[in-house]
Amino acid sequence: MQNKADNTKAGFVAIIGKPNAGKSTLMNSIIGEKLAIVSAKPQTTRKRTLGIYTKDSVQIVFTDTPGFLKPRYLLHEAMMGYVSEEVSTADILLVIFDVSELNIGKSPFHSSFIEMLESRDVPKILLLNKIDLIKDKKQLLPAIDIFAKMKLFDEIIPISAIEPNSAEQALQAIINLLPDSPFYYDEEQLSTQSQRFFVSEIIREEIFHNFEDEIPYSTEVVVVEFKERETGKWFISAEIILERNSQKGIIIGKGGQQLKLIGEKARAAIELHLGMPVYLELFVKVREKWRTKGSFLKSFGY
Ligand SMILES: Nc1nc2c(ncn2[C@@H]2O[C@H](COP(=O)(O)OP(=O)(O)OP(=O)(O)O)[C@@H](O)[C@H]2O)c(=O)[nH]1
Ligand SMILES: [Mg+2]
Repeated sequence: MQNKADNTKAGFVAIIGKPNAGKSTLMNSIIGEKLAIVSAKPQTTRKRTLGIYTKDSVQIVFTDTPGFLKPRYLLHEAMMGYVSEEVSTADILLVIFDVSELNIGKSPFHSSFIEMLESRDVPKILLLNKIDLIKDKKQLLPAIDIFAKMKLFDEIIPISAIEPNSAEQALQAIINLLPDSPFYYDEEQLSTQSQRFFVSEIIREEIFHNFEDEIPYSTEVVVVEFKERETGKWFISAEIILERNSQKGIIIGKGGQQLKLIGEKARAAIELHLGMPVYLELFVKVREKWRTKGSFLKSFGY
């Protein structure tokens, strides 16, 4: 969509990096809306999440991607498929690295990640994130030096994605490297993804926040009904899919207490996201080893 014919800059920016680096946190901060789910556990993001930033004569179409990892099962392969797709079509690569995890003497990136970066001749920005966790700020200069020596990045910026000014710093660097182009989307649009997608992500986020060990990784959420109503609450019915029967009891809890709690928290977050009161119904189902089965993954939209 071409809203402004002249003097506009626009482009696609892929946000990539290791799991837990702060990719989703940064995108939310830039867009100014909670679009992508965030948790303290790695591998929270599984699909791509699109976030559109438009201001004055600039439009940046971000895609938040799953954290880069070596696939161990089919779901991982689907996740890494999204990363390569986004990298191959981006105008700018925005790499986020958790600098508090930097291990001097060990390469910060996997060789296949470096190969992926080298495969694209587009501007690359590195954000060294979580600097709030570095007590002695003098350690930052040698850290920056390690990345500068790799000669991969046009810009290296230390940030803390949980602080509001980091979004502005990242935006400035991106805008400087953004191509001249007409806008791709309407100026009001924040994403292109469906409400069903965001609702299922919000429920999945509650599961990441409330359960430990393998449960978050064994869980998928499918919205089976989404009814917008003229009057009264919108009706949403969703299935929480698990991998094994033995996991059902953990999610449901004694007398259904756990499931009730998840439902209440998710409903509140969904209402905030939709700006509408909703009635949320949750069911628990088992799909044996769904993470390793192509047909299940396909049916879940991977
Ligand atoms: N202290 C600190 N924590 C941060 C910062 N940025 C993100 N976090 C936290 O790091 C954790 C991971 O953040 P996410 O945004 O989910 O990370 P991600 O890169 O999207 O992770 P995956 O989706 O798993 O790949 C969350 O607990 C965030 O609150 C930061 O600048 N400082
Ligand atoms: Mg994420």
